[in-house]
Amino acid sequence: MDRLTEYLFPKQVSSFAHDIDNLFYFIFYASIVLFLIVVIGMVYLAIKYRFKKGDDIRLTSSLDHNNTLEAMFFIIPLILVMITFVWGIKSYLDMITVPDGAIEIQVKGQKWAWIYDYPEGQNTMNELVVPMDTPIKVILSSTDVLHSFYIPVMRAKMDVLPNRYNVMWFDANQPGEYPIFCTEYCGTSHSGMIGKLTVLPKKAYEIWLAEAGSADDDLPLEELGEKLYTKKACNTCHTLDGTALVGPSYLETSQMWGQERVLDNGSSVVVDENYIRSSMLEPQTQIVAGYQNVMPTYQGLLNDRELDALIAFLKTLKEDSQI
Ligand code: HEC
Ligand SMILES: [Cu+2]
Repeated sequence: MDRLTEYLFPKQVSSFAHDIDNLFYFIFYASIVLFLIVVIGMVYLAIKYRFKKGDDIRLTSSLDHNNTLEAMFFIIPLILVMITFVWGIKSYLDMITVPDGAIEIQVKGQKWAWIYDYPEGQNTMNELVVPMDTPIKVILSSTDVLHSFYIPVMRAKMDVLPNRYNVMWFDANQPGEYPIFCTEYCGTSHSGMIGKLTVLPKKAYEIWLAEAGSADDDLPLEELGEKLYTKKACNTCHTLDGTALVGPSYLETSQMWGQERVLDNGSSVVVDENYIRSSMLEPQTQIVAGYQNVMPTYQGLLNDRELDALIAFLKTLKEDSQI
């Protein structure tokens, strides 16, 4: 049974995952049994009472009803449906009732990344880290369109809406790294809106929390920039190899260094540190011609050193391409 579960479904990591899968299997197997009874009975009767050569032409006899059979047709499905209902509502209540002492993490969906804010002030992008055996309450909201936050191994999924908060909870009983998906089509790079959930033992989580945000302090700027380029999800819209995705390639931008960039309002601007900085903090004020105004602002998500790092990394691309 457990083998089959692993084969059909991802691992069961939350405390309610087991129950939800079992309910699924109950409905699944009950349907198979009912299906077989009906189909086998139908085929059997069709063969048994088929018209044979030499038979007299018969009219169907006027069958009377059978009280016992009719009662069974009613009572058996009723029992099955009642079991499903009671089981389902019990599981549902487990899933929506957040236990006491849960850690609250804010999750923001933004085209096309997940942003996490921890109670102690840390924030991360596309990387959710939680301690084991602790209920985690996630408070979901969106800065733009509808998204949906789905962690398959937890069997937990919830819509993410602009202008209101939705709540979901789970607890993790096994350390590991698991995927998080957006399951509501939200535009061009929807399929790239993939996050990572890391479940750590409690001690390791404490250490991670203490180091989050400060661990990169000693990295050289270029290296930090390269790291942030994926960590802050710039790579969902900007490539490094010259191909334009939703936004211009980082390589193209760096090759334009010192030259004029034409904007969509017809004006132009010189590509330099200040332009790159404002591209990240106020992307909607200067739209590169030929592109859409879809880059989210990184105000509050990148500190000064991180902004410097991303600029430094961009500059290295130009040097590399000239060699
Ligand atoms: C949702 C997609 C998206 C994400 C994520 C995104 N950008 Fe952008 N970016 C764009 C688009 C579209 C443009 C062009 C329109 C504009 O100028 O706003 C752009 C423009 C830029 C420009 C100006 C480029 C030029 O050639 O003039 C820079 C610099 C930039 N982005 C840096 C970043 C950095 C750094 C990150 C990550 C911290 C990032 N972007 C994340 C979509 C995105
Ligand atoms: Cu989405």
